[in-house]
Amino acid sequence: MALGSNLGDRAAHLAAAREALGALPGTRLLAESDVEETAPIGPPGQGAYLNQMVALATTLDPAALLDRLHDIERSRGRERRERWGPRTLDLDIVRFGARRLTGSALTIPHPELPHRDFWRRELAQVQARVSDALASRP
Ligand code: PH2
Ligand code: MG
Ligand code: MG
Repeated sequence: MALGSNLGDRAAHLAAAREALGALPGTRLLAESDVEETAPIGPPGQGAYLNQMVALATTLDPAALLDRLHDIERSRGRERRERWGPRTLDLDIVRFGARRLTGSALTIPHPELPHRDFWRRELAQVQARVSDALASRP
């Protein structure tokens, strides 16, 4: 999952999101990438983003998870206005195991993954950390 914020207290929005994700039913936060500041993609005149990728283990299905993500976004004051406009919190499902989904509400893997270097970097980092965490488990 990708976390992004470019409005308000960006670090606080990401921290609240990590906590809320880990508290979802049947869900555990497995690993997180570093947080990085990235140049905004989209309409001009908006601030830089903080971005981060996290790995979850969950029993929720993708549609149920998406509903929960929208709840968490709303809890941080997210308003949906223009496409790719500034936002307090954006939570995107980037990959869901090996699943593939195509729909109007949700496409997995996320279609922007090939176009965002920072996502691919963060995804590689979080995958390595999941592997480390599993390898070092007693
Ligand atoms: N998300 C967007 C639009 N633009 N730019 C950056 N740097 N990071 C994002 O996460 C991002 C964006 C829409 O989801
Ligand atoms: Mg997004
Ligand atoms: Mg989104």
